[in-house]
Amino acid sequence: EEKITTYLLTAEIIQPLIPVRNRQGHKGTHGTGVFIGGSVGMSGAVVLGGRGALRSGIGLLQMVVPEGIVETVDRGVIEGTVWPAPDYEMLGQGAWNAVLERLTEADACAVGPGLKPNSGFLPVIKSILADTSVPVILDADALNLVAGQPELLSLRKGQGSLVVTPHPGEMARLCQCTVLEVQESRVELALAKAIEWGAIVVLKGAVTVIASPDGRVFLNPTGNPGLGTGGTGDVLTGCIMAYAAQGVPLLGAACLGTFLHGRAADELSGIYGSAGFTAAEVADMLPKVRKTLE
Ligand code: NPW
Ligand code: AMP
Ligand code: MG
Repeated sequence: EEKITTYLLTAEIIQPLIPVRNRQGHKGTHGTGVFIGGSVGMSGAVVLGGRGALRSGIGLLQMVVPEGIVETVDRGVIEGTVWPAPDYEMLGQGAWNAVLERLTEADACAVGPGLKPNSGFLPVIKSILADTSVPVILDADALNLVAGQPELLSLRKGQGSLVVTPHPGEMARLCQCTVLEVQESRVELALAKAIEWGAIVVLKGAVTVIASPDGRVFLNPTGNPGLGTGGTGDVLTGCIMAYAAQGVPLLGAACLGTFLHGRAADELSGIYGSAGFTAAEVADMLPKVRKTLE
């Protein structure tokens, strides 16, 4: 068996990836990101993702959510705009054209947190991947949906414009194996799938593995078990989207977002101890840890 070379992410590697603000910069130049997700009972996933994006410096945040939670998300993230999505159940492709058109103007897009595994949404994911060229981050239920048709993950092969961010449970569904099997070969599996799909794979957990289809694998040393609480993954997705929207190449955005997200949690555990800080607090700590690297 060939040995895989891995690179440990350090502050020195991460620092040059942080986008430098132009003095003349404005919200239009700091990137527009579209965050698609949420459902009744899971509006928080979008609120947290949006907060992660704003706290990572995005210029404009647009959230596309089902009708039933528009008001909640609107109030939950007052800085972002909210766009009602056509009912996922009664999907007609036509109804989604407005959303897909929005993506042609966007700099990055994240799909999945809080969506619930509604199979009616699968054609939308396919269309986003096949008919647009916007950098995409697929997470959570977008991954659970795609697990039934993993070949969809290869639609962006060779473009370097797709990131998937599974936790071990989602990775197990995507690979049709057990969580134990994922955990026993995290590096090998993440790299094999990154190559198979031609996508950047961010396999989350203690020491998140970031594998690129070009064969490189990065290990993230930041973060702690205090992150094992609802919503932290949604914050990470928004964070990666924001850096992609600001023009950081997608592999860099995945590494930068993962490193800073873990650092934010480490900072919080220094204040609160090993547990009890929340996903929203992780998001709110992001600018401070970014500052320490600027
Ligand atoms: P086990 O226990 O080993 O069998 P799910 P979810 C595994 C939204 N959210 N190490 C583990 O499997 C999300 O965005 C909304 C090992 C566990 O039981 C999604 O759309 C919130 N195993 C949706 O909820 C806040 C690990 O995966 C299983 C692991 C469902 O997402 C919460 C759980 O995963 C949430 O973010 C690890 N490190 N991590 C909101 N406020 O709106 C996970 N597993 O079944 O995919 O459920 O992750 O909660
Ligand atoms: P999710 O399961 O999608 O909400 O994502 C959970 C987030 O918390 C990911 O960024 C994980 O890498 C992180 N996380 C969970 N448990 C740990 C741990 N024990 N050590 C470090 N990070 C963790
Ligand atoms: Mg998650």
